[in-house]
Amino acid sequence: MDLFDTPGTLVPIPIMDGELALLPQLALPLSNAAILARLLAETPWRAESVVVYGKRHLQPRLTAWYGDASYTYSGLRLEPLPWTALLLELRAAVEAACGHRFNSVLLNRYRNERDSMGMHSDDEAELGDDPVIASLSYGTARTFVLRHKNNKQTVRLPLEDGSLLLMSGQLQKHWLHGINKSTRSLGERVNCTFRYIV
Ligand SMILES: O=C(O)CCC(=O)C(=O)O
Ligand SMILES: [Mn+2]
Repeated sequence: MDLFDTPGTLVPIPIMDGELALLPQLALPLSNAAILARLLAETPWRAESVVVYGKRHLQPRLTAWYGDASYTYSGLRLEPLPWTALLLELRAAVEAACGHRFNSVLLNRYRNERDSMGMHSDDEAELGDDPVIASLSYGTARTFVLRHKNNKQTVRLPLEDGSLLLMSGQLQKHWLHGINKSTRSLGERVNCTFRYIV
């Protein structure tokens, strides 16, 4: 059976030590292009700086944090912006597709091929044990790289325009993930990671 035979259903991707599932296209009454345009226009995008190994760096992407609670990572405390109508609509569709509730969302904007996200796990204490994280992507597809912390097994998944990736189980405990820079010229991508802050 092809992935596209089951619209509306998350398809499990079998990996060890964690759960991963992909929905190639989240159904919404708006087009992917319209959602991307609104996310780009309506978000107060910021270039945040973070401290890595004692040195302050600008993150190689733009971000915005929405939701009901503040969030701290890499020494950076993010105060939440209030939910917008669009983000509430996206959240409702994501919750319906996943069967999980989310109370916050981190938006990441990759402006071009030079923007990236280093390998990390979403394992902050405020996400609780075995967090469920839903990652919704719009715009240019980028390759999502997962690397097992012990055996270094690597999984590469292209995250296409309109796709929804669900990470759960022990995935954050055992795997790192990130988005590499590319040598090919690439257009804008916005990724929304829905989370539940305990
Ligand atoms: O852009 C992506 O697909 C990954 C985002 C991510 O890992 C995060 O926000 O923690
Ligand atoms: Mn992450």
